[in-house]
Amino acid sequence: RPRVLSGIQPTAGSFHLGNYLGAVRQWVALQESHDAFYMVVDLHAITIPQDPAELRANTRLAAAQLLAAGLDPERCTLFVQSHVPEHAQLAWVMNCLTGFGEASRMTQFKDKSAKQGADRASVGLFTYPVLQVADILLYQANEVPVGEDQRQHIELTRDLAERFNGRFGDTFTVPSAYILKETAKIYDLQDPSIKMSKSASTPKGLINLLDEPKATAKKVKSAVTDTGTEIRYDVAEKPGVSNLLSIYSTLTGTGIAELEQKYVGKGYGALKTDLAEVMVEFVTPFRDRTQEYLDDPETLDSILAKGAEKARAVAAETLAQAYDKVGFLPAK
Ligand code: AQP
Repeated sequence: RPRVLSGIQPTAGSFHLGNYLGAVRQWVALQESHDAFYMVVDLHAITIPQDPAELRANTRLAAAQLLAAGLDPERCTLFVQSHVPEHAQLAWVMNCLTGFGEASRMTQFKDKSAKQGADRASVGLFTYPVLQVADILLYQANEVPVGEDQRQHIELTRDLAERFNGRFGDTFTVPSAYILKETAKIYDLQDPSIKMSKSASTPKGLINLLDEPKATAKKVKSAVTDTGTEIRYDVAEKPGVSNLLSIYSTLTGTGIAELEQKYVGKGYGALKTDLAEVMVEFVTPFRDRTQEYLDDPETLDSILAKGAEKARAVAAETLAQAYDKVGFLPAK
């Protein structure tokens, strides 16, 4: 079976709709056809200051949400990044292969460091994409299911895998991004020109899956739509309506064309009312399941411990090969 790997940060507490539709939903599907490794990336989280108690709680919360979304520990390997020290160990080697200019061109770093203020941004934030390279290469992943915002980091991963292989001999699988067109980028409900994101979106434009379902319904109903009245998928002319159609289509499995047909002659209000209902039907059981996992932290921790053990077996083997290729003297 081909292998996939991906990760999600435990920073915001609740996952948002963009995280779910852009990434987690694909993770759930891919566990059926792939040898799948998924992790909560706490090492990435500390690139921005975190409160220790909150980070710990949010790490469990992220794992609980992944299980609630449908990850099955019998079908995939679910673990916490810091439980597998090989990530940090391989990242060092990859840091030493990455050009300073190359890392400086990462647009996520530019955006996030601009938000923090250049002097406040940590060196960790700067090398975050290189840690991500190590995350992926350790598992010899063939594909990496992510949202569009991660494409540049996957390109960097490919470049560094090829560079390492070229310099030291074949070691790493060169991975591809797995990005579904329809959900590659979910947009802010109040400003459909920016991606839905925990840091950039307005509170009204961001759907947190763990919010009160009623509040979520309200946000959908007050989503910004476009001029005109026609319900048509047209990203350039109707970005707001198109975003709602993408969300609706993915959550219900109804094709966009079918939805356009359904709403011929009806106004934006009808679309939003229906989508609000769809959303409530989705988030209500999701919240309940998340709570069930949180109520049983022993089971949750034992799932994560087993996952870490499985992940380490793979990661340790790759790291040993990489260290050997680089010329590190084996420890006796
Ligand atoms: N709006 C989005 N549309 C599609 N996919 C998205 N992803 C994030 N936003 C969207 C995808 O979610 C996965 C997990 O991302 P992350 O761990 O980087 O989560 P995050 O940093 O919490 O996401 P944000 O909200 O985008 O954070 P900030 O505001 O810090 O930049 C990834 O696969 C990502 O592509």
